[in-house]
Amino acid sequence: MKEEQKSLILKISSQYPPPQGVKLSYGTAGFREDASILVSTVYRVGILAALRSLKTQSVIGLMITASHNKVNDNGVKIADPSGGMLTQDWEPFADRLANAQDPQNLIELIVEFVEKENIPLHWDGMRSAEILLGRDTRPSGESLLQAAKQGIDSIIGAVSVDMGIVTTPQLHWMVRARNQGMKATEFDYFQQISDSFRCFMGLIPTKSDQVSEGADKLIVDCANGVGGEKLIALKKMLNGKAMEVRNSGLEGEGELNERVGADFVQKEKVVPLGFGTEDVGISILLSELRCASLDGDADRLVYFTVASNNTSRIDLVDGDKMLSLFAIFIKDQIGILKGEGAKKTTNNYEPRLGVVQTAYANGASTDYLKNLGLEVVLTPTGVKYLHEKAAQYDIGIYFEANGHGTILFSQSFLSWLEAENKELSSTSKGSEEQKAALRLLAVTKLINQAVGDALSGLLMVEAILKHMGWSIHKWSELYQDLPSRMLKVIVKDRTAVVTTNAETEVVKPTGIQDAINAEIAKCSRGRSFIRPSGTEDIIRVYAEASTQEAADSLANSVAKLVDQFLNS
Ligand code: NG1
Ligand code: ZN
Repeated sequence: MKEEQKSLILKISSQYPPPQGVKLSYGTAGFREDASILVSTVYRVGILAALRSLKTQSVIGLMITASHNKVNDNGVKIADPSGGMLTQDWEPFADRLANAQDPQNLIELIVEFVEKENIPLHWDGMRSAEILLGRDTRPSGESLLQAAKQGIDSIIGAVSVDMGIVTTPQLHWMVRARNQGMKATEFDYFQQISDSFRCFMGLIPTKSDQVSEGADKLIVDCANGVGGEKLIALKKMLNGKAMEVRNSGLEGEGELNERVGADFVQKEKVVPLGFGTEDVGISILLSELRCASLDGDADRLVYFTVASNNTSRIDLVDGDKMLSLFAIFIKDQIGILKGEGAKKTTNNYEPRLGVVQTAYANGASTDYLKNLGLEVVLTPTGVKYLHEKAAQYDIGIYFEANGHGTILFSQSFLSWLEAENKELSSTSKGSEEQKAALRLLAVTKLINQAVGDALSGLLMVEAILKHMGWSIHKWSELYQDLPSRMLKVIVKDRTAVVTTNAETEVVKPTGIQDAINAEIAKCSRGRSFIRPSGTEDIIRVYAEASTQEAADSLANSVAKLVDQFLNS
């Protein structure tokens, strides 16, 4: 590495000393901490983003957000050229960079890594790396963004492009679009999802028993986060969509993620602030009221209805049900395209459809999906694992129960679908088969294939419900969730828990799994597991059973075991 480059890093990095006494780690969703100690980390992630861009010779994204966490927290993560998460191979380097104690140590790490990875550095002033920067609405975002820019400026030839305040999925989408040679502004994003939504809606069969437009209403809780402003913008592009935006976070309305948003609603199963009895849904034929919640950076989405008998309780329609809805729809459309009556077209291509969940998926959802004849696989928690697995199918649908998920389509499937549509439009234009092809094509553009996206997911759900002629109640009744409980246990060292089998079994500390199994055996339909959180300093306990009392008691007993094994 040239001296000029080294001295630039030395000079700038000396202004960004790391926090003392903290061990930083690139967890399930990047680095996440109290914003006050993150400046040096974000600076160093700026360097990492520039190196990643040089290595891949592609545009990279850097997003500053702490998603559903409290407003004083913040975080930083990288979007790889595909728009997905940073490759796992680079995570250990991210950890070492963030924890380097002084500028000299930092330089040594960079030099060693650049050599090992054979990263082409440039000195001739050529623009050779490009990083798109985004941030959510947190007050700490602006100063952290400056630190990220300084990190990028520390690598000669790297440039940053500030995309402003955006949702996490918008930034990932922009990175993916840029690397596919497509237009990638926020306007392009809105245009793509609103155009494909309209196209989908235009293909909906007209049935007399459907809920009529105007009679049904959607109210969206935006967690007082970035999704508020963006949903309002999207609504404008979809003039006529009956939708009310609440907890938009605009004009000082409410605190980010404070008793609002998808994480709160999914974990607590009560209404977010700003919702109450006036929002009770009526499930009679012509009137339908459904509610949805986004999280703080709009990459998670859950639906719910307000229970009529109690002001705060809700009926939750979570990520597992969204997954089921999407899977049924896709399976149906493929069935129409390839089914018995379908005209046999170009070839006998059989797309592989796979469904990916984590151990947090409700057991009833997994049973339901398997009964539909679908291939269901479990991965560890964290979108990067689900995404990677889903990408192995022609159509891979993945969702975390918390509402983060999307659908991925392989290149071979896309080519087949386009060819099929072309063929059908000349041989049987307007046929059911052709409409199915057009619907699937619309879905490939509506869904954000880079990452789970609450805004595009919301339009997908709305369009599919309309297509099916289903109310939210009908959707919710696809299957009955098993009662479940999630708890957090604070421990001295969360890394002491090591799991295997997609986190369903503990291998360390020894003996705890047998003790958990003994508790599970006491319950009907009992299931429970523990794992260290990747975003908080805690162990999470999950339990489900045939009754809420049994699920609560199983979760409590397992939490006690965690405390005994890890804190004494
Ligand atoms: P951790 O804290 O590792 O459990 C949480 C969610 C993940 C994922 C990440 C990133 C649960 C149980 N865990 O991770 O699914 O969404 O945050 O935001 O919801
Ligand atoms: Zn999020």
